[in-house]
Amino acid sequence: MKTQWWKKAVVYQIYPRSFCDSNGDGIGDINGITSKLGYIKELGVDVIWLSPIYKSPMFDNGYDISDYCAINPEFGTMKDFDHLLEQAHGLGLKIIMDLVVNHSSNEHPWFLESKTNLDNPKRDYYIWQEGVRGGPPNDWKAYFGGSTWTYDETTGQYYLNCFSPHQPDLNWENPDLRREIHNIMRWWLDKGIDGFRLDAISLISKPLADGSLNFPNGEMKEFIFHGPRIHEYIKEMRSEVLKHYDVMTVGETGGVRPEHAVIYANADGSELDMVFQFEQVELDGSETFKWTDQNINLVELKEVLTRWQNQLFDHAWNSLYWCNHDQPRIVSRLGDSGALREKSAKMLATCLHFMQGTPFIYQGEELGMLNYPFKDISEYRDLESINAYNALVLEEKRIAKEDMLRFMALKSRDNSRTPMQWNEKPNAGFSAGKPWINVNPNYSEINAEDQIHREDSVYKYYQKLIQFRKTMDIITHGDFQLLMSEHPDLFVYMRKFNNEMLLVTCNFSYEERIVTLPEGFKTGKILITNDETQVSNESRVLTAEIVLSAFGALVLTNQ
Ligand code: TEU
Ligand code: CA
Repeated sequence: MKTQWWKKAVVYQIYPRSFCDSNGDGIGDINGITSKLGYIKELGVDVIWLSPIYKSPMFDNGYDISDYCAINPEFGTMKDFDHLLEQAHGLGLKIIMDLVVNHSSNEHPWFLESKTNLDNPKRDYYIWQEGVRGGPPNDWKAYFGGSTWTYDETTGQYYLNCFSPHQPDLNWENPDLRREIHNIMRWWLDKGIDGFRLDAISLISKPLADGSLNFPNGEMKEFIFHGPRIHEYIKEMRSEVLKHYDVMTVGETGGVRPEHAVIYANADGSELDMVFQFEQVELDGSETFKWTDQNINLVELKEVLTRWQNQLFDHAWNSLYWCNHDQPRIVSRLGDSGALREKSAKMLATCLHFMQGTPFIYQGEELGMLNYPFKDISEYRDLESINAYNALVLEEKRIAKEDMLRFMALKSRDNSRTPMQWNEKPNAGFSAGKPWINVNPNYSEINAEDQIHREDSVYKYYQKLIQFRKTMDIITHGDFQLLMSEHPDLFVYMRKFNNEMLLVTCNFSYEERIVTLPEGFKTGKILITNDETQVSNESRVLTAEIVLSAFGALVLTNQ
């Protein structure tokens, strides 16, 4: 069966500001990325997803774009990018870019023109509304705090900003705006990039009533996801642009569930190739309120991932991730930060990488990097965290300072944005200058230089998992069956393809746990394990059960 290339691919996400600084200004940059392509290639991944590198005032670290066809000087030049792309392609690495088109920066020329007066040609590139009774058009709350409406003195109207006032929402109702976006996409694709990650794409179709934009009061998330024309806009993107290129697309689709995903990522290729779902990470309560110490519950996580595996099977395609630039680091979240750190990192990787879908590895995840030990508000850089602290602690006095700092240390997006840890030199080899955000002090124990030379490292374990995906059709095409669904500590599932079977067993706890082997595995062969005490990979497991040690993982094949 012909398999689209991205179904066997593994993607490596780079957050450029924190990856590698080549010129000593403390900020990661494009030439820093180019200098590390060998490391990325050696890991075995196929695609690099670059978080935004476009011109931007950087209020949201580049997710507020002021020129879609120019490089942010902090990151380098277009010449630097062209060199990166050429070097990456030379190594057989593809590059997909982050397309942020739900909103632009409020410093984008489009917005500067749009706000000048009521009847300029760009007015309707954005969403302007009259106030109501001297206030904003409705009571929606923006992702990064405050109202989703910002008053503009010049024209006496409000503009919509679902994230922050620096990020005015684009009006996708306007065909001229859509044509501008299509042209931007073509411009990058004609440069030779290999696809896009589409930021907040499930928000681009705003609510309508009788064909006009309509913004009822209530919880924004009840209205803002999967709007009335969303699939029309994405189908148009596919027919106008994407179908003319052999590229990969992944939509960041907040609020998505499998029933939406089978449309967004339909196997018929009419929309996107895959989507990111947030159901799994929002099991910590963050869909309604992020700032708590609630964690993800394993039984619920198993139910969510199983539903996504089974409901997309043969209909659509999953992305698979634990980490990204918006999430805390998975080993801190669901593994162990102490003596069992590396073992738990390997267990978590095992759990994800034998599922069906395209895995995304976030920079440092392959090393088992941890959350930063934040102690003070001054250590934070992310507007989401800082705005929340100011609102909840200082203004509304809704959460005590100590509690909020504890919640932020667990959940802030900055946990994943501390510099990549390359070696045990100053600043973990990230920069010769003062890094824009503190380096995790554990870099002398956790760094790439140590791990690329150590056979039992997390990095080497990820290399093995990535190779399995390339060589084993059962991982790409097999079905998925969850076992022991109610067990609070064990994540055990089977994959079947023709007469081949895999049994994936993962212990998410500090205690020893026993897995009863299903029929067909009583003489299974160990494919991989993170537990040296298990029998060697070559021998067969001639028992009816296996014992998993703390954070143990073991995969059996019936071949
Ligand atoms: O995040 C989008 C976002 O925060 C929401 O769509 C959220 O993911 C969803 O509701 C699930 O909780 C993207 C970028 O990843 C983030 O870094 C940016 O700050 C944001 O868009 C604005 O561009
Ligand atoms: Ca730099």
